[in-house]
Amino acid sequence: MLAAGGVGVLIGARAQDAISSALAPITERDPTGLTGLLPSGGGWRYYSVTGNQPHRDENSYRLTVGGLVKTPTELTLADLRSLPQTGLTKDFQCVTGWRVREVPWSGVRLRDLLARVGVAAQATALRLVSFDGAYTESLTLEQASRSDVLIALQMYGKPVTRAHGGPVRLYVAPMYGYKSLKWLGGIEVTDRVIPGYWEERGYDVDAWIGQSNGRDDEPV
Ligand SMILES: Nc1nc2c(c(=O)[nH]1)N[C@H]1C(S)=C(S)[C@@H](COP(=O)(O)O)O[C@H]1N2
Ligand SMILES: [Mo]
Repeated sequence: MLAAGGVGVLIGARAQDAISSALAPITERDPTGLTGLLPSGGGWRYYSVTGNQPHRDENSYRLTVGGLVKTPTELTLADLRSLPQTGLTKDFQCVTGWRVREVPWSGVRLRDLLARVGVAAQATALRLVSFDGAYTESLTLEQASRSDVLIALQMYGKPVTRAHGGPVRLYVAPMYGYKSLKWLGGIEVTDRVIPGYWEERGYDVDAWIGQSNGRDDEPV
């Protein structure tokens, strides 16, 4: 059973719930400390709706920013690293109930990148696209302009690992984990909100922690 918490393979919301609820009590009680030795240690569950981890390295990584922008742009990892970096230490919480406290993140504020490319007047939202070829997300421009929304390059002071969505993922602090798209490959500025992967499958588009998806309670 513990192996199910390892890197990767989940097929859908039902499987996700089943695995999360099967593993949560073990991880949270953890009388032995052994869960810290597992690949999923520290309470993290590694999710990939495609069942695998796409790969981009130092040289091959690109982030494309297009749609309703003044300057369509393609950024390398070096480009992203050369922009001002913002650090943030916050909890990460999945809508299925697990939470990892006090995660140190750093990266480029999404709003800083948007300011550089210049957003067109009719723009209202973003469509975020993963280079896994399947996962997408959305944010309104207002949400994307918050100071606690990062294009994350680092977690725990090190480059975001491939399993966690590296080299570049999103971290949307005030919302449930599904908004924090992994393996970020593209940002398209749009004139309306286009619901993302889980949102097409019934989860709330506005995924505020504690105020969405019918989950107003603190998770166990
Ligand atoms: N590309 C992609 N991003 C994703 C997901 C996914 O399956 N694919 N799962 C989301 C969900 S539901 C959560 S809770 C977090 C989990 O992040 P982790 O795998 O780093 O723990 O990633 C989010 N981003
Ligand atoms: Mo999640």
